[in-house]
Amino acid sequence: MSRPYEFEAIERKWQSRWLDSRAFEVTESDPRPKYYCLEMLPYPSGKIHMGHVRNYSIGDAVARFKRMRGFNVLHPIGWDALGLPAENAALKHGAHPEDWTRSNIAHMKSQLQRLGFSYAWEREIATCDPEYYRWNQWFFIQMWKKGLAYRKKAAVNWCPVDMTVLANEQVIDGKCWRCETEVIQKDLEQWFLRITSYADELLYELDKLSGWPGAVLTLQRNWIGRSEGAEVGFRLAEGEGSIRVFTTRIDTIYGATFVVLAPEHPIAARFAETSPDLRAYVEEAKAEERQKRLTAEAGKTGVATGRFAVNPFTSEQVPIWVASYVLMDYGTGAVMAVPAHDERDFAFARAHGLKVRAVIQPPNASLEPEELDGAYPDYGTVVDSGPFTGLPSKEALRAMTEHAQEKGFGKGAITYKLRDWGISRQRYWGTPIPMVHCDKCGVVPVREEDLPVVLPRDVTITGKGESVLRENEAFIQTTCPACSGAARRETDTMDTFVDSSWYFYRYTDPRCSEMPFRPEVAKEWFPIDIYIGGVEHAILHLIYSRFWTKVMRDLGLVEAGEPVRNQLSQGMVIKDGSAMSKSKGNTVEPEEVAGKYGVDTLRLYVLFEAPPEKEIDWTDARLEGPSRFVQRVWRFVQNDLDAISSASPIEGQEEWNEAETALRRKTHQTILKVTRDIEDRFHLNTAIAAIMELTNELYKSIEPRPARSESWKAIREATEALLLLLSPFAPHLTEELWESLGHDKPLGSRSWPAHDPAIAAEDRLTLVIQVNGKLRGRLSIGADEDDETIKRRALEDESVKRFLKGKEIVRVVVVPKRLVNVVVSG
Ligand code: ANZ
Ligand code: ZN
Repeated sequence: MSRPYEFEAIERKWQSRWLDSRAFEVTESDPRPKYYCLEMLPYPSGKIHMGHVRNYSIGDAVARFKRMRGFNVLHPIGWDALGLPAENAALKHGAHPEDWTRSNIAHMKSQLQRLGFSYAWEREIATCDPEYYRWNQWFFIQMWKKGLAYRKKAAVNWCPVDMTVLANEQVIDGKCWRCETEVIQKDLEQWFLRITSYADELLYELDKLSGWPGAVLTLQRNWIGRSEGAEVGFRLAEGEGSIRVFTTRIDTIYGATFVVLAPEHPIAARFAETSPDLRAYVEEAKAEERQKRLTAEAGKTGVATGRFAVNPFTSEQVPIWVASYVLMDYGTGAVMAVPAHDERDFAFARAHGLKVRAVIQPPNASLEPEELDGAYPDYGTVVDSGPFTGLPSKEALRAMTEHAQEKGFGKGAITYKLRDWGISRQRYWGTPIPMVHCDKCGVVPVREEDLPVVLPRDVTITGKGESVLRENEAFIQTTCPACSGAARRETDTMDTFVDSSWYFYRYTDPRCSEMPFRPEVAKEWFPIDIYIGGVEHAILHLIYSRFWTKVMRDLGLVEAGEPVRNQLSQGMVIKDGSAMSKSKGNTVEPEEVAGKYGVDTLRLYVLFEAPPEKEIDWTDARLEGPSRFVQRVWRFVQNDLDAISSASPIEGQEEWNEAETALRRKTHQTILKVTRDIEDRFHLNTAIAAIMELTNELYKSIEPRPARSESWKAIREATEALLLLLSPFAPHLTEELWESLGHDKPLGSRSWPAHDPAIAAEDRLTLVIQVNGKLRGRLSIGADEDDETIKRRALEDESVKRFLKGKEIVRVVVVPKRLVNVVVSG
């Protein structure tokens, strides 16, 4: 009797064999071509969730496939182990952040191993290891030396009741997550990385990333947000100085009816000195949350300064306002307002009774300012604009910029939405910023030989104040690296996005202690051939790591400025209409599913349910499909183990009958399809569907039971192909069956099967072509040709064409596998 499918024992057996034989460890000296397959490293939150399972099942299928295709595959994993949740857990359960993190890592590692992912575990890293984060500190110092790291005042979220800094994720609808008090903004000195000095390159190199999803490229392009326009100076009507505005629409400047300053603008501060009303507004607006300032209702607050500025094109005096919808950190922090052609200016003008003057005419229409109920923001013809009247917007942009430049009150300018990267966190569980504050020498970097600056273990997480480290005198007190006098350590720690900006280079040389990694080793593996992760990381993580790579290139550590050749953003796993999450209570535990159906079924489910980029709508009942499939494969091989394993290999002299020919054709077609689906498009779901079809054909081939030895040869060929093709998706099941067939070398070390085009080719069919029911020609086609192709080819047939001359084709009918009838009239 055949063996039952005892998946758990089978899984454990192969998992320990893989570990014991170091099956997935790699070296650079391997002569095979390299392939770097990477999935985004997990945050050790406590347990593996379904999103991880999906992400890692995709990556694992690709890694296993590539190994069988003859590549030396680097497939590493690690832990994004620093960050806020560890501190929240400390507050809640009193566990030390480090202990909480380490025990989560241990648990999640055992979970990943139980899922059988083919990782090079010897290269595992955790970003909370001082051996890892010391290199964050080292990079920071290199950036400081190059002027790429700097300090400036910037706003943080502050809860006035808890007296603590809040991370953005702790601000919910503008309120503190714990006490629901309205959050305010507070200015602190903080550290920034000058990512903006790479803005142009980050933008233009997107064009080279042909292996990235278009949607991700667009998100990054918009995030960088390059705007071409002009800066124009509006002289103050009284007193010294002028207001520089940034505009993308200088063609509308004759319609500028007021000027607006950001509340943080230095000129606004100057005016506020003598105006209590203005001062009050400025204070209020600065405390507002940035996001809120951009909303429509907040966008209408503002006050008149009572001062005027001079429009350099018209010499007209226009009032100067201060309003929160103008941001200090974009353009010049000041705008010329053209309410007729800009929505926000329009809303503001209507709210405060300011003048609206139309200077752009839409094609075939004219605008009456009094009747407008919104701005007309498009290009058109410039009107009422002195010597520029009559020009199309585009020409006016150029002509007016040139004019401003000649007269010396303006020039062409480019602005980016991208801001410098604020990396300071007033938190404990992060990389200490390796700087020292000395009364004599100012801010001084820690000596490189004194790295790492290790996080002190002895702290009490209170959830109060600016940072736990601020309370820790033993950590703070140090000596100045420059003058050896008493000095104080920086207490801010780094954003955890720093950790993930370069970790994938560390995998190439994880135990290097002289530098972040040896350039010659990293060079062997880079670029990453495929990087798979959640679409939520499409912007920040991927931009930061591109930036970091460019910095490393300029430091001489790497050659190429782009780390990732192909990127795949996997879709979310949703249930009951929303993304699975603890807070929604709609999670499904991978362990439970694996316990009930087996790991291979779970993997097949997440891979088969949708193409990798699409969402999966989790449906328990649909696990039955892959579960039955796995059982079918198991039974097929086990039931006929002897007949299959004793069939002799194909020699090439066989005379095949029709059924055998058909099975062999299906086998080779399936090899071709699965190979293409994985290799060209990562369409793992259609690859699995094709393997399922082959399984169905195999069942048909033993019904009735064949007697010819040739039949069993063809069945053996098909069965072995099936196991090879299925192994990247269901590695435990297939290894076990492969072994039961009598193979001594594991399946995973075998080469991927090759298809024989001659065997895969479909038979050809001959169809007759009729015109109005009379035989007029014959057509030879492939058996899988579709009707549209058949119709087209029939009409193009020379002998048929003669009978169509001067006639009107009424319709064309295809009778499958038999004939094409062309109905004509006239
Ligand atoms: C006058 C004007 C007339 C504008 C018009 C637009 C339409 P993008 O394309 O996003 O770069 N602006 C400039 N600096 C600003 C700031 N710090 N805060 C808020 N708004 C600011 O947008 C550029 C436009 O945004 C600029 O062009 C300016 O308004 C506004 F019919 O100038 B415009
Ligand atoms: Zn000093």
